[in-house]
Amino acid sequence: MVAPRLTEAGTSRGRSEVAGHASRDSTQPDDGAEAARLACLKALERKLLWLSSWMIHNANHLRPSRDGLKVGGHQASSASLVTLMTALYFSVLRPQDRVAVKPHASPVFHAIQYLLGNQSRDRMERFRAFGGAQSYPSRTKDGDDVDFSTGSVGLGVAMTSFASLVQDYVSLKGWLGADQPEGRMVALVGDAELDEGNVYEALLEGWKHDLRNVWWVIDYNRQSLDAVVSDRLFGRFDSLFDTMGWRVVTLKYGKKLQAAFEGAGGEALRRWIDDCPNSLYSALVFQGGAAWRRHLTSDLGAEPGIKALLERHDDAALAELMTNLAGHDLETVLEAFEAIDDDRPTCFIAYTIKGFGLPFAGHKDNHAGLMNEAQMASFQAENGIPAGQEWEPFAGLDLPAETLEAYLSAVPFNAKGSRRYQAQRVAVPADLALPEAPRMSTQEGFGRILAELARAESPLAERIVTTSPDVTVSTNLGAWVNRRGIFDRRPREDVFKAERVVSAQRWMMSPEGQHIELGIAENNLFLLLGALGLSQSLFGVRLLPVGTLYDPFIQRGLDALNYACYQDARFMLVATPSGITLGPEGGAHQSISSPLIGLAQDGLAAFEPAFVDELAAIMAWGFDYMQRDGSGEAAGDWLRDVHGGSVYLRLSTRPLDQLGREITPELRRQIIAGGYWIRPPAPGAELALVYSGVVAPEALGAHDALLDDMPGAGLLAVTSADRLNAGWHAAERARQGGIPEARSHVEALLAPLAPDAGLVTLVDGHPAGLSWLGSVRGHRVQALGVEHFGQSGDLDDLYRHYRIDIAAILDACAAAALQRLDM
Ligand SMILES: Cc1ncc(C[n+]2csc(CCOP(=O)(O)OP(=O)(O)O)c2C)c(N)n1
Ligand SMILES: [Mg+2]
Repeated sequence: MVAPRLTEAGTSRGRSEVAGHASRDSTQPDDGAEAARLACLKALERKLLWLSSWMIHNANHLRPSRDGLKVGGHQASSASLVTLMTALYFSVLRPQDRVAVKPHASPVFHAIQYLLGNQSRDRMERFRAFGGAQSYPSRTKDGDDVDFSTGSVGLGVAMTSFASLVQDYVSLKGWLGADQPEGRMVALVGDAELDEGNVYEALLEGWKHDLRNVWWVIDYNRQSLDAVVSDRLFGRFDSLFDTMGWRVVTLKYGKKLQAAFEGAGGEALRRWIDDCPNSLYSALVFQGGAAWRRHLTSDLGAEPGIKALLERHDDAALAELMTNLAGHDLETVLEAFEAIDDDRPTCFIAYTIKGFGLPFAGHKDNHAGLMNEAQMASFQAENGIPAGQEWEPFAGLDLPAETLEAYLSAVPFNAKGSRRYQAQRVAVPADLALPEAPRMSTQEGFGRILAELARAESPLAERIVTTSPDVTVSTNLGAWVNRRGIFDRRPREDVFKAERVVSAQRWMMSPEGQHIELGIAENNLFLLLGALGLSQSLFGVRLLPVGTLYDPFIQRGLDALNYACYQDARFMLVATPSGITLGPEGGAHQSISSPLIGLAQDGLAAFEPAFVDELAAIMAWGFDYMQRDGSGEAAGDWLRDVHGGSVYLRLSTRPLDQLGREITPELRRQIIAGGYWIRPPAPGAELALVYSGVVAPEALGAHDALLDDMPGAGLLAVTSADRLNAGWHAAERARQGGIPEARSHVEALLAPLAPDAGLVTLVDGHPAGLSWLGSVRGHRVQALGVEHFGQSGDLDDLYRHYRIDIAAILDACAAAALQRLDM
C-alpha cells in the first residue's frame, strides 16, 4: 500500500472555489473542503452505479424488443469499476489524459459523460440500440469523446502504451502546442485481460522504448467471464510489472478493514483474508453477513478479539466490513492516484468485487447477469429514486443538486470541453519521383521512392514516420532509415559506425529520428500504427505513418489491424513479400488469403500494383487519402474517397521489366480507381484476361500468345480489386436507391466485352480475390490463383505447380472459349 500524500497529482486541478476542488493544497489543509469533495464524489459514485445499472436494465427490460434478441450489458463488470472511475474522471484526470476503458464498463463511461453534460439522455436510453450509446466504447460510433475504442480485450490496454510512445514522438519533435501539456495514457483493465499475450508484447516493447506517462489500473475482481481466476496468479502480476520497470501499487484493503486490522484480533483477521481462496471469498461475498459469520467463527472463533469483533457487527455491517476492498474505497483510491506525481509507468492492482453493491456481487456466474424486475425495484428503493426520476442526474442523492452541479462544472477533466483535435493537412505532390531502372520489384521501388523523399526537406517527408517489426532492412526501408534516423528519446551512436565496421545500414538514434524500430511482434506493429494514425486527433499533430511487414504475417496481427481500422486510424501498410512469388525463400512465408483481407477489411483501401509507376501514383494518392476527414463534396462518393482511410500495399520481391510509359492523368485516375486496360479489348471481344500484381509477365505473355487466335482479346490490369469491388457494390446500391444512371469503374471497364465473353482471372493469391468480376456483368469466369499452401521452389516450378503460369492461363482461355460455345 502506498503512503498517502496530500500533494496535488500533477497540474491544474482545483483552481475553483467550488465544492472541494480547491481543497488539496498541503500547505493549507482544509478539512472542510476535503470533506465536501469526498461527499460529492461519494454521491456521484452512487449515481454512477445506479445509472449504469439502470441503463442496462432499461435496454433489456423496458425497451420493447422487436426481434427477440438478447440485448445484454454487464451490470457486474460495470459495478466493479465504479469507484475507480469516479475517482479518475471526477477528480484525478486532466483534459490531456487519455483513457482506454474496459469494454464492458462502457455504461459507466457513458454515465460519467452524461453527468458531465457530454452525453444525451436519448442516447443513454438507446444503449445498445441503433444510434444509441454503443455496447463497447467506440471512438467512431459514440458521440461522447471516447479516447480509445475497446472491445477485443487486451488491445485497448496495449494501445495506451503506444499512444504514449506517439506522444513522446510528437512532443520531442516540438510539435505539441504551448498550451498542450503531456497527458497520461490510462488503461482501465479487466484482470482477465491480462491473459491476452498482446499485453506482454506491449509491456516488453514499452520497456525498450523507455515508456512514460502510462497508468494501467487493474480491476482485480479475480473473476473472468466463465470463472473465478486461479489463486496461484496472485503475486505473479506484481513481479511481472516490476521486472519491466513499472511501479506497482497494490490497493487491497479499504479504510474499514485497515482499521479492523489495527484492533484486537486484527492480525488474525488479515491473515485469514489473505489466505482465503478466491472462490471462497467470492462465494461469501455473494452469500453475505451470516455466511461470513459462520466461517469466521469456525476458523477464528478462538482467536482473541474476534468474538468481540463479530459481536460489534450485525450481519449487514459484517458483510460491509469483509467486502471493504480498496478498489471500492474512494478515499484509498484517491490517495493512491494522487500520490503519483511523476511520469514513471504505474500499475495499480486494485482489489475489487465483481457486481459490488448489486445482488449478484461475487457470484461466479454474474458476468452476463442482469438484475430482474424485483431486484431492480428494491435497488431503486435503496437508492431513493422516485418512479419516473430514474434518469434524473441527482435524484435520490443526499446532497443538494446545486452542490453537485457546481462540483461537476469544475471537474478538471471536463475543463476544456471536447478533447479531440483536428490537424492541418500536409500537402502531397501529385507525383512522387519515380525511380529510374529498367527492371525493379515493387518492393525495391517502394524503398527507392521513400529514399528519394528522405533526401529533400518537404512537409510530406517531415511527417512520414516509418515503423517495422524487425523487418526494416528486408522490406527495403534501409535507405530511408539511413537518412532519417531512428527515433529514440536519447541520442545514441551507431556503434558499428563508430567502430568503423563497414555496413550499408547506419542506425543513428535520436529524438529527431523518423523510424520507430519494433521487435518481432505484429500485434505491436498494428497497435503502433493505430496510435500513430490517431495522432491528428489525440495530439493535434498530423503524422503519416508507414508500416512494413511480410505479407503473410498480417494474419499474426490481424485483430490489432482490425482494431486500428475500427478506430479510423490512418496509416499506410506495406506488406512484402507476398504470395508464392517469394519463390525459393518461401514455404511458410507465402501468403494466400491476404488479397481477401484487403477486399473485406473496412477502413483499408488495398492495392496490388505490378509496376513501380503504378506504385508511385498509388503512394502519392495514399498520403493524401490518409488525411481526408469527410469534409468536402460527398455526392457520388461511392468509394468513400471523401472520408478517406488507411492504405494497404501488397508488394513483391520479384523484379519485373518496367514499362517506361507516361502516366497520364487519365491512367492515374484508373490506377487509383482499381484497374485499367493495359491492352484494350476490341468492341464485343469474346475474351478478356484479368490479372492483379506480380503475375503481370505471365498475363502479358499469355495475351501475346492468344492474339493469333483471338485478336480482340483484352488484358485488364487490376491495381485494386478492393476498390473495384467497393465501387461496384456502391453503384448497385445507388441504382437500388433510384439512381439508374449510377455506374462504377469496373462496370465501365467491362462494358466493351461481349455479354457472353469469358473472363480468365489471375492473381498470386486466393482466386476469389478476382473471380467475383464475373458477377459484374454476368460473364463466365475461369479463376486462376493459389488455394493451397506454397513451398520453396523457383518461379518456373511454382507457377507451373500452382497453375498460374502461361500454360495454365492458355488452358483456362481455351476452357473459356469452349464454355462459350456450350452456351
Ligand atoms: C479478444 C476477446 N476475447 C473474448 C472476449 C469475450 N469476453 C468479454 S469480457 C470477458 C472476460 C473479461 O473478464 P475481466 O477482464 O476480468 O473483466 P470483468 O468482467 O471481470 O470486469 C471475455 C472473455 C472479448 N471481448 N475479447
Ligand atoms: Mg475480472
